[in-house]
This record gives sequence, C-alpha cells and structure tokens, in this order.
Amino acid sequence: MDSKEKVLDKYSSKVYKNRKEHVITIEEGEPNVIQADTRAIPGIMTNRGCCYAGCKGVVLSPLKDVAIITHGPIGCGFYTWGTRRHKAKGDENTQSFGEYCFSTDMQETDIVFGGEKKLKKAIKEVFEIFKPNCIMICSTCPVGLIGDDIHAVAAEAEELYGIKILAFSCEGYKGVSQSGGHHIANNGLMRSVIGTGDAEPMKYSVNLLGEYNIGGDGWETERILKRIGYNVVSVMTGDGSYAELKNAHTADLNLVQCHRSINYIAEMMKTKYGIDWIKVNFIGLDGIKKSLRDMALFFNDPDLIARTEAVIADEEEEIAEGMAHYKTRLEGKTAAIYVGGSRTHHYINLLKTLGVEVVLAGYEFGHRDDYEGRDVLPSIKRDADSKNVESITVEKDPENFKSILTPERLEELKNAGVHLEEYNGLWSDINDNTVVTDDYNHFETEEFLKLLKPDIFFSGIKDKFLIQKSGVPSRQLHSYDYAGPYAGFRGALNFAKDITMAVYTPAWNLVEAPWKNTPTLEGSLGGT
Ligand code: CFM
Ligand code: HCA
Repeated sequence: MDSKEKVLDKYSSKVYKNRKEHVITIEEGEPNVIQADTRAIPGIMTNRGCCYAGCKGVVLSPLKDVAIITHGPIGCGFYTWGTRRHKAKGDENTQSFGEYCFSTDMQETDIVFGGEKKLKKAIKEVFEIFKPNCIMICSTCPVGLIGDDIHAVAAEAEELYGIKILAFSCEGYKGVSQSGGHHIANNGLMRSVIGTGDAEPMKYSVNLLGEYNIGGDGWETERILKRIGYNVVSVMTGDGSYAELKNAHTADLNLVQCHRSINYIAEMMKTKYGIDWIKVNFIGLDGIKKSLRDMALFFNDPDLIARTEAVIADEEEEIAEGMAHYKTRLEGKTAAIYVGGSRTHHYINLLKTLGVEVVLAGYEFGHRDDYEGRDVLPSIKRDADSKNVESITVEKDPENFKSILTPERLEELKNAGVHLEEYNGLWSDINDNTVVTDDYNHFETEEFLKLLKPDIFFSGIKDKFLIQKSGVPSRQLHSYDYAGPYAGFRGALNFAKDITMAVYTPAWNLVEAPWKNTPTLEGSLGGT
C-alpha cells in the first residue's frame, strides 16, 4: 500500500468512495485526473472558508476607504477582521477603516422579527460618525435564511445619504467554498465601481488584479513596477480603495496575479473597456522575471525593455549572495504545501529555486484547471519579426482543461505567430510520486505528517498548531505568520531566511505533549 492508500484505508466505505477521487499520487505518463471544487463532506474538518469569507474577508476588506458592515451575528465580522494581514495605509487623501470592525451584531430577536431595522440604524451610525464615501453591506447565513432585503435597504440609504452604498448577498452557505464569494464581490465592483471615475489615462498604466497585499506583497511588487516606470492605477484589492478602483478602466493593461479569484474580471474588462490582460506571478524569481519581460514586450518600448533588464539585473544582484547561502541550507529538504487556490503553485516554484522538494501538495478549493492546466490564458500576437504586438486574444476551450491543448494544437498556434501563455497546472510543478490532496482535512493532515515526515509544512492557521505538536515546523502561507513580504526579489530572500530559520529550529521536536507521560483525566470505574 502506498501512503495515499494507507490514509484512505482508514475511512468508512462511504467516505472512502468520495475522498479517493480527491487524493491521488502523481504517476508519470498517466492523465492524473483529480476531483475538485465539490462540496466538502459534512462533519469532516475541511480547511476551506465560506462564501462570506471569500466576498467580505478576501476581496472587499482590503478596500481601505470603504466601511463594510457585516449584517449578521458578531462572530463572522470578527473572524474576517484583521486575521488575513492584507496590509493597508491611509493618507491625507484616503480614509482608512481597517482598524474598525462594523457589524449589526444580530441577536435572536432580529432573526425572529427581521434585521432590516437594525441594518438601517447601523448605516446611519456609520455615516454620521465616519463620513465614508462608500459603505458596503455583506450578508451572513441567517440573513439569507430570514430574507432581509439588504439591497432595498442599501438603495434607500444611498438616496438618503448621497454616498455609494452597495449590498452583497454573500451568505456563507452559498456555493462550495470561498470561491463563490470572490465572484459575488468582483461582480459587484465591476457593476457599480469600476468605470465610474473620471481620471485622465496615464502612460504605461496597469492594474494589479488578484493581489491582496498580504504581509506587504503588493507594496513590494509596486516598488519594482514603479522603478521600471509603470503607473499603477489600481490594485484589486490589496491596499486598494474605492477612490482608485473607480478609475481602473483607464489602465492600458491588467496584470492577473491570482488567477483563481479574479481571472473573469480581467476578461470582463477586456470585453467592456478593451483592456488587455496577461497572467503574471511576482512570487519566485523565474515568475517575476518572466512577468516583467512579458509586460515590457506588451508595451514594446525599447526604453522600457532596457529599464526592465537593468532593474532585473540590479534586484537580482542585491539578493544573489543571500539566496545562494540559504540554498546551501535548504537543498534536499522536503515540504508539504496547501493553500487556497493559487499560492500552492506560486510557492512551489520558489521552493524549487531553493532546492526544496515538495512531497505533499494541494489546494483547498482549486478548480480542476488549477491542477490539470488550462489554455485559456491570453495569447500575445506579434508581427513577423516579433517586434510589434498586433493583438492579444484569449484562447478558450469549452472544457477548460489542459488535455484539450494537444501538442499539434500548440504547434499550430506557434506557427501562426501566437505566443501562448498556457498554464500547465499543479502537475507541471511537482515530481512523480508526490501525493496531492484536494480540499484536505485535519485527519489527512495528521496521517500524512506521520507517513511522509516533511521537514516543513506550509498551510494556514486552522492546522498550524496540530502540525507543530507533531514536531514539524509550520509556516502559514496565507498570512505569512507575522512576516513578509514574500513577493518580488527582496520578498524571495525574506522567504528563504524565514524557512531556513523554521527548518533549523529544533523546538518543535523537543516538545513532549504532557498527556504522553501524565494522565490528564482522572476518575474511577463505576461500581466501587
Ligand atoms: Fe487567490 Fe489569495 Fe489564494 Fe484566494 Fe484565500 Fe489568500 Fe489563499 Mo487564504 S485570493 S486563491 S481565497 S491567492 S485568502 S490572498 S491566502 S486561501 S491561496
Ligand atoms: C479565509 C481566509 C484565509 C484563511 C487562512 C487560514 C486567509 O479563507 O477565510 O486558514 O489560515 O488567507 O486569511 O484563507
């Protein structure tokens, strides 16, 4: 039995039947099909978030000048406040409400008699105290169940107070993961915010989409882009703002960092405003260099191309010695890596540069194309001598899977002068025999830890302490614990340093759980 079978074998037949489609060992030459983006099994401790977490927590919260009211019991508002480390700073022109957690704090009586009155009161209070230019309302599960009409309340309040008030029906139970919440938030921003500003277009202007400024990643990426000469119109949504986002339609190019949470917005902006988009990745040296070069090629300006190369050379030189040193410490170490929908892929590439081998990987809620690859990314078409960009189109196949992109089709596209930005999926990032688990749970985490014994485990807060108690160091790749940035050249060096420290800290191995030696429960058997 391989380790995958050993873990699955402990399940009941019903759970086994379900989970065997989500847990696979990569085999050379096989199609390696995995089941993904399906409902988690009730009762199993999944690491996923809910629709509300995806809408409010992930996409909307980083908009610093928006007062977001969670309409629901207080726990949901509190959970999505401050834990994600999407950093933001206000300035003299931009308000920042990141320190506040606004909620209607619904009680039983509101559930029985309806919560709309309380919501109206909360909007009035927020408006009078904070005077924001925009308020957003996000629903939690009970609101959908009792049927409060948050959209009607928002429309009425918008009229009354003369500011933008948007409502999002993102009840936690909708859909199978946080992914549905991304859609609800993004669609609302696309419909009601983007395109409503009147700023003048700027030269070499870009929007950074799907960058949430975790641990300051977006700031590091922006620093590099500005050094080269780009103007960042808006970031959607890390350290972003309602004020900036209104003008996103004026940019020349959209850069998509997290494909999972935002690719459809890039396509919508192409359709509505004609803005081209390319997939970028500012995590890991190969990704950064490729992204910067693709951008320079898109604008096709010799000065910009020269500046891009100069900045790459300079930034690389700055970190070269440090990276080489950490590589000597990390080469040959093994890792497990589980993040939501994009970062597993992004960080495996950085780990490779450092000589770390991934033995266990997966996404919480990635879709099948995140595993198996896709050919939906934009194609840059250049003229015969590859100098001028003629057009950028999005190649799409109906099924969205890599298997459709046959070698013949690739050749055909290349011969037509199309530079295809394909993504080969997680399979292309990992070696054969790697175990891949979709929508992993705590039982599987514990079991695989025992069987595969990785030197370090990258995941999130829900399983961090279970991992450390097993004697394996953990680094959170959602929040970076208290560290970061990890994006860009300097970020790569930060990452290398942090994981070297983690791997060489023997503390977790020295901890002996008290219950192993001393009974923690005392009692006597009945009858005496
Ligand atoms: Fe995109 Fe994200 Fe991720 Fe994501 Fe997330 Fe996140 Fe993530 Mo946590 S938007 S898919 S829903 S890169 S919050 S910043 S770390 S699970 S891998
Ligand atoms: C979420 C947000 C989250 C959770 C991280 C974690 C994040 O899904 O609600 O479980 O550690 O990045 O903050 O993904």
